[in-house]
Amino acid sequence: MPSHREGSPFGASLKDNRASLKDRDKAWYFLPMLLGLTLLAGACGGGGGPQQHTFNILIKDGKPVGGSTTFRVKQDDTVTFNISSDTGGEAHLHGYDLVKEMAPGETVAISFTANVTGRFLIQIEETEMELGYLEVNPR
Ligand SMILES: [Cu+2]
Repeated sequence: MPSHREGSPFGASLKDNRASLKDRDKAWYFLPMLLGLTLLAGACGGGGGPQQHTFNILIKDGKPVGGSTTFRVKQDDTVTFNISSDTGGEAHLHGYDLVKEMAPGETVAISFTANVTGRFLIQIEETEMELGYLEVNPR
């Protein structure tokens, strides 16, 4: 009788074996899924730590090539502006009040941690030419 066998100790241990095998199978599916989610989160930068940004600003005839640009970062990101001008002058990032003298044809770097949120003008000091804005959004 099948019902009699089911009640036996042998039948019970067979059932347990099947159950634990199933759990192990589940674990093997779960592991790559978890890995995939972790990679996805890293790629999107969602909830991650501070990031590093490098922006290039090229100035020709006293004007930014491509026009004024808004550079968007998140608070506590590390930012580097590489600025080069064919005519030279002083680059000024307002708010953070960072100033760099540019020699004609040379690239200067302005590096800092964007710890203050807001929208800050970047300009050539002498001519007040607008190069763009740094936008620091809360993390
Ligand atoms: Cu200024």
